[in-house]
Amino acid sequence: MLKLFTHHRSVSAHRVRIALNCKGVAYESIFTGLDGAAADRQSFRRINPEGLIPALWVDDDLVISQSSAILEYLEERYPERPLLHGDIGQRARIRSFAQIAIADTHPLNNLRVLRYLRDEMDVAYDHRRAWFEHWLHAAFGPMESLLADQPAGEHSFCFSARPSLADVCLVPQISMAERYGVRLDAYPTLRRVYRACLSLAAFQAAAPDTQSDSHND
Ligand SMILES: N[C@@H](CCC(=O)N[C@@H](CS)C(=O)NCC(=O)O)C(=O)O
Repeated sequence: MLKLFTHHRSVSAHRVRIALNCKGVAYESIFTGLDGAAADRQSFRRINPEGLIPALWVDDDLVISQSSAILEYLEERYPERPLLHGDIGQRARIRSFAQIAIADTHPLNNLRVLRYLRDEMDVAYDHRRAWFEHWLHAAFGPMESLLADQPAGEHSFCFSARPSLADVCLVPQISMAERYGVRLDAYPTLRRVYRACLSLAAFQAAAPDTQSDSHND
């Protein structure tokens, strides 16, 4: 069985949990501290030399780090319930949307970046908070436009009537923003899609507060 090194608060692991559930793939969660003791981090670096979550253990010869690499692997290995669907243009649209979260937003607001601002740059809480919110809004604004600009259709999810990689990447980002009390009034389409996703069991079972390690907080 696949093993996912995960943490309930990890946005990147949240994406992978949703994808695994949407595809109906069974996996074992290996709960790994995000800011655990140095010794734990050292032993985890034998799994993923970057020390970041998630990592997917496939077998003794293959451990995949980087959520986008894991998502691509799952898409190729389990194509029956695709998360990249539609025609070539639609698939490109889905990828572009997903990359706003994966490539442009999350790396700026990651724990190690916020810690570096605090510990090495001496940035006060209010300014770190302003940084964090700035980059979230810098993503949510264009994401809202990309969805709101689509021709009116019947679909409840980002680009179609069933979830795609775009939804897989949107939901963890919004969930994290909600956890930190970021105002999302300016993004009615994103909120509508978010609610539609949360009505599905695959998304519910991946949510941070349904993970066993959330009780440790
Ligand atoms: N680009 C990586 C980012 C992974 C990442 O930054 N994971 C975070 C949790 S979401 C982490 O492990 N942070 C620990 C830290 O910052 O020290 C991916 O998509 O997998």
